[in-house]
Amino acid sequence: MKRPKRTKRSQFDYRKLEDRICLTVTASVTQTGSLSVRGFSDGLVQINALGNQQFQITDNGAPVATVNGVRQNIVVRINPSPLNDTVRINLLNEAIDNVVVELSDGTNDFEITGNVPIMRVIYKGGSGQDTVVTNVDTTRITAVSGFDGSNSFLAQNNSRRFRYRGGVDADNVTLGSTLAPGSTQAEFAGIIPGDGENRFECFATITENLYFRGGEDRDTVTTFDVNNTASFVMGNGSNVLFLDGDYNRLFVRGGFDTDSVFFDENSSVSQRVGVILFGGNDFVRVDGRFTTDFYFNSTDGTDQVFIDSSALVIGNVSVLLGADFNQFTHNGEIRGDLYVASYNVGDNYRINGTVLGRIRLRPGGQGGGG
Ligand SMILES: [Ca+2]
Ligand SMILES: [Ca+2]
Ligand SMILES: [Ca+2]
Ligand SMILES: [Ca+2]
Repeated sequence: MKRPKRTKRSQFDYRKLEDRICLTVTASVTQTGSLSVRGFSDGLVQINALGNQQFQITDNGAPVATVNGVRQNIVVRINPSPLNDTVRINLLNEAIDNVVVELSDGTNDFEITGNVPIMRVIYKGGSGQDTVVTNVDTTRITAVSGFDGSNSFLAQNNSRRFRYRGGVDADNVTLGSTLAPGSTQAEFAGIIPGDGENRFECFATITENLYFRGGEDRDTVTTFDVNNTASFVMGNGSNVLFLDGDYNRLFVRGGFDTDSVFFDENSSVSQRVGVILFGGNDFVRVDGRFTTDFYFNSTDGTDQVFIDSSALVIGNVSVLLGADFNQFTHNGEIRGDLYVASYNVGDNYRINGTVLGRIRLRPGGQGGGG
């Protein structure tokens, strides 16, 4: 049984050995038109479309292969090692299905560009720092898993779904362009950067839902239009959330440390807005326009809620400030009812703005009905 296979196996073994000695990637194309690039990289790995399903692969400037018939997937798997890898893919006008890139540990750098939409870009890094830039539209998903290390992900493309997952270190995620907010779009974005002082900026228009979940450390988040529901679960740490653009429903859940939430002058929420910040010295400033009710709840800590002079709330405002010394200031316009309550009789409530509905202020009266 074994004997006839021996020749084949020794050829295979020989090729694998060659990979290890050469320290350069190898490239091959399957019968179904998938390009596979694998091995150890020597330097910058470039995969460039030449037109008509032809691609050229180079490693550290040296030609690896020029291959034909690439029409399905491009899979790049650099062997697990702590070496640093840099991979650049330029698809030009090639309409392939999926790009899957796995660069393992080390300081990795991956960038993809293309002129026509493909189905998926899936990137998987390792425990080191991963830097990923995507610039090709995807009809299904653009997904990046950075794991630990201070990763950075910049998406300049449209995608049906964006997904990012990070690890224990500080991650930096940007969707869309700060210079042209709304110029890129996605139906959904799910950003879970883990612990570490993460930063997430979304300048893309999210046509359905946005979900952000931070970790134990400070998360700094800035977002733009979300046409359906935006959910922010900030975790502990001194989190800061800047809300720009228009939202249908918006929910913020803070942690046991200081949370700060800023509704920009140009922001609006049309259906529901709930901000629950728990312990810590929490702070909310409302400058925008709510055509719905506004619900705020915070427990311990010196909490401050400011409704600024430019703010307009068409619905009712309910503010529960919890224990410790709190401050509520209203300088804007509330067309519905205003209800403010806390545990401390000595809390400072200032109503300078307009309230068209009923006003009920209960310093010391929280939990005592109302
Ligand atoms: Ca990483
Ligand atoms: Ca992180
Ligand atoms: Ca956090
Ligand atoms: Ca808090």
